[in-house]
Amino acid sequence: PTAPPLSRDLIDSLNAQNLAALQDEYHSLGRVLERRGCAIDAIKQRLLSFSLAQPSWGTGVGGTRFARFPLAGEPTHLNEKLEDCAVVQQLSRITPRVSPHFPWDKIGDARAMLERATSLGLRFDAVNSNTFQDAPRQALSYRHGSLAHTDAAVRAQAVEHNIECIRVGEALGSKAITVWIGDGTNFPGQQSLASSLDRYLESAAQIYAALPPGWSMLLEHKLYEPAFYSTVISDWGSSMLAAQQLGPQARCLIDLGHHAPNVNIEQIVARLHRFGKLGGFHFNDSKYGDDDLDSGSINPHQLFLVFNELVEAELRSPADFDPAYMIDQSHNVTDPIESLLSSADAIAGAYARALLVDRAALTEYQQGNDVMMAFQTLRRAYNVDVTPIVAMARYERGGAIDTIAAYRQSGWRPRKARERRATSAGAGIV
Ligand code: LRH
Ligand code: MN
Ligand code: MN
Repeated sequence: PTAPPLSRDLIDSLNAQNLAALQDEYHSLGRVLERRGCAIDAIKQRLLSFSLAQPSWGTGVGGTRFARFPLAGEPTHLNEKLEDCAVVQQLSRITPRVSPHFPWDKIGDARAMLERATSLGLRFDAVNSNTFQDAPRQALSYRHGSLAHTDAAVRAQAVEHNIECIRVGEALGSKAITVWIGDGTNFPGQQSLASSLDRYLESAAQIYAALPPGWSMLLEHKLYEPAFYSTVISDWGSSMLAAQQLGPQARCLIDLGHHAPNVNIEQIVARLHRFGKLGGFHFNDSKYGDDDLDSGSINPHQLFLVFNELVEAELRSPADFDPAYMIDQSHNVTDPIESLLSSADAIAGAYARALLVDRAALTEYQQGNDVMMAFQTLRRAYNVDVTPIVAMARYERGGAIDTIAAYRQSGWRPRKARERRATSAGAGIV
């Protein structure tokens, strides 16, 4: 039996207050869309089968390299992180899975942890390995790299950690491991750019060899940080070549913040899918770099264009379309639960808008090189306020019509501030 954390009565009574207005707005938008030949229920139906994973680390206050300002009542352990994820899921209904990060998350008895997640109405998504920092009592340091380290013993330790993550993931019911490394250089000449990639490929192949059947290995590239001159898996090209060399279970993961400024991320989506290597997403937004801001808060149009390519990709070849969607954000000045709720909404909204694009018209305009009308076809969909569709889908799935209002009314955080132990300012992610 599942026992979600918030009171069902509270959600129901708040929904009862909001339902008439929602229905009115939904039907009014339905009439607008109908005039365009688009059935609102069909869009809502697609949203009903859309879901995203939450990052376990996104439930705590992230902090920057300068400071972390603890939030009273933030989670201190995976048990509590799961509880907060269950709150997000109970209200949003599109975030039923949690992606753990090791060794940040202490699993203990994996079977018990899986039971706990299940009892909260959650499942586990991709496991994330961490060889970009040293764990307490770790034998060898990752100061100069991990999977691409010059020392074979360090590489072996990093490979072993990844294999351990896979084993724990199996016990948790995961089906993928996401590998992001901090390996790279800060100085020209610090390392051989060619040899470090060779060493990475050799280590990655050992992890790949340990994948259970049906598992994916998701390679996450990142242009810079923590290394500031070069990184070993710097871009989608390196990621793609590595994934191709590793084999069919290896695919590429796009974190929206891991690119050079102005890079056309939506085009990367199309490229990766064309070659069967579109593995998944880490959704966030950024203004300057890997800012890990809330999805859609800075550039909602880019998010829409990414989903526009995803919708196209699925139409082109539905059989091999199975990207893993996850939120990957750092919440510094908001309550993480509210940021996750707001981001889940923004992501679902971008998807809904992409579904509104008149594909037949778009193809015709493209074919006839009618540039302005092709552009207007996208713009027309982007300009629609899809809030009623997203909210109606959420309501029908049992969520809250107004998620943030319901969360505030629940008094969850003040209650947790009384129950949970305080976290420390300097500790980073707990
Ligand atoms: C790296 C990254 C990666 C990590 C997460 C905490 O910048 O995006 O996905 O695992 O941050
Ligand atoms: Mn990421
Ligand atoms: Mn990142």
